[in-house]
Amino acid sequence: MITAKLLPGTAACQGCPSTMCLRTVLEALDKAVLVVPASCTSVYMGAYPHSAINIPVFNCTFASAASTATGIKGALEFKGIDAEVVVWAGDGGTYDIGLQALSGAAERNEDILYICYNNEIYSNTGIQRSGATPYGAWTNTTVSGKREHRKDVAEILITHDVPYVATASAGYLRDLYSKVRKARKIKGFRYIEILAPCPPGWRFPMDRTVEVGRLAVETGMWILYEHIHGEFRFTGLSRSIVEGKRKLRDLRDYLRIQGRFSNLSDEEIDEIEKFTQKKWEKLKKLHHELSHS
Ligand SMILES: Cc1ncc(C[n+]2csc(CCOP(=O)(O)OP(=O)(O)O)c2C)c(N)n1
Ligand code: SF4
Repeated sequence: MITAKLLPGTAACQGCPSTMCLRTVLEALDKAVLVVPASCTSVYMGAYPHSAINIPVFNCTFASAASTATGIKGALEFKGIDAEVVVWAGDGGTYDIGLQALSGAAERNEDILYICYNNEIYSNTGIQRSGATPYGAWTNTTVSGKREHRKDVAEILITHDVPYVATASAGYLRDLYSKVRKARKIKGFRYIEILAPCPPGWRFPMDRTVEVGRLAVETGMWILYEHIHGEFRFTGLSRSIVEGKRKLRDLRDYLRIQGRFSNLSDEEIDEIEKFTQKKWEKLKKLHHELSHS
C-alpha cells in the first residue's frame, strides 16, 4: 500500500525545492485538504485521477487561494469534519495576484494555514519577475537585473496581528517540519514562507538546492524566525547569529553560486548588503521591543 503523501516521479525539474518542501509539509500534517493556485505545483502534481498528491487537493484560480481555503474550511466545519485546510502557493500567487484575498483572510483571522514557497519568480510561466524578486536579480523580464527591492509578505502579515507567522528555508527541512507541526495546532490564521531556491530560475546546478537554501541563511540574506501570538523570536541558524554563536558568511558566497546575479556591479552588491542589514536591524528591533514590552 502506498502511504507517501507526495508520490515520486512528478513532472517537476530535478532538484525542485517545491517538491522537497511539499513532501515535508504533507508529512507534518495529519488530516489535511490542500488548496493549490496556478503555479509549478499545479502542473507537476498532474491531474486527477493520476495526481502525485495523495490527499484531497483543490486547484483554484491564481488570485483566490486564501478565499478558496476559507470557503472549504467553512464547508468542512458545517459538515462537522475536523480537517486542516492548507494553501500551497508560489510567490507570484502570494505576493502579487493573491495578496488581496490573503490580506482579507488574515484580517478575518480565518482558521487556515497558508504556506508560500517563495522561489522569487513566476517560474511556471518562464521565470518572470515577481514582487518577491530581489534587487539585482536577472529574470526574463529584468534582463539587466531588477531595479527594485523585494517586498516582504511575512512582515505584512505580522502587521495583521495573526496568531502565527514564520519563515523557513528549503535548506532546513527539519526546521520546516517542526514549524508546520507547531502551526497546525494553533487556531486562526497562520502563515509560513519558505525560501525555495529554483535551479533553472536562479541558474545553479540542480544538485545544489539545499546548499543554496542554507547559504541564504548563513549569509544573512534570508532570516529564520517565528512570530507567535505577538511574540517574535529568531530561530535556527539566524538565532545563533543574533546570539553571536555563529558568524555571518560573506553574502558574496550566496550571490556567486547563482547565475542570476552574475552581472552585479560592486555598487549593486553594496545596495544588496545595505538592504540586508536594514532588514536585520528591523527584526532585531522587533525582537527587542517585544521582549521588553
Ligand atoms: C489570472 C491568471 N494570470 C496568469 C496566469 C498564468 N500563470 C499560471 S502559473 C503562473 C506563475 C505562477 O508563479 P508563482 O505563483 O510564483 O508559482 P511558481 O510558478 O513559481 O511555482 C502564471 C503567471 C493564470 N493562470 N491566471
Ligand atoms: S521551475 Fe523551479 S519551482 Fe518550478 S518545477 Fe522547476 S525547479 Fe521546481
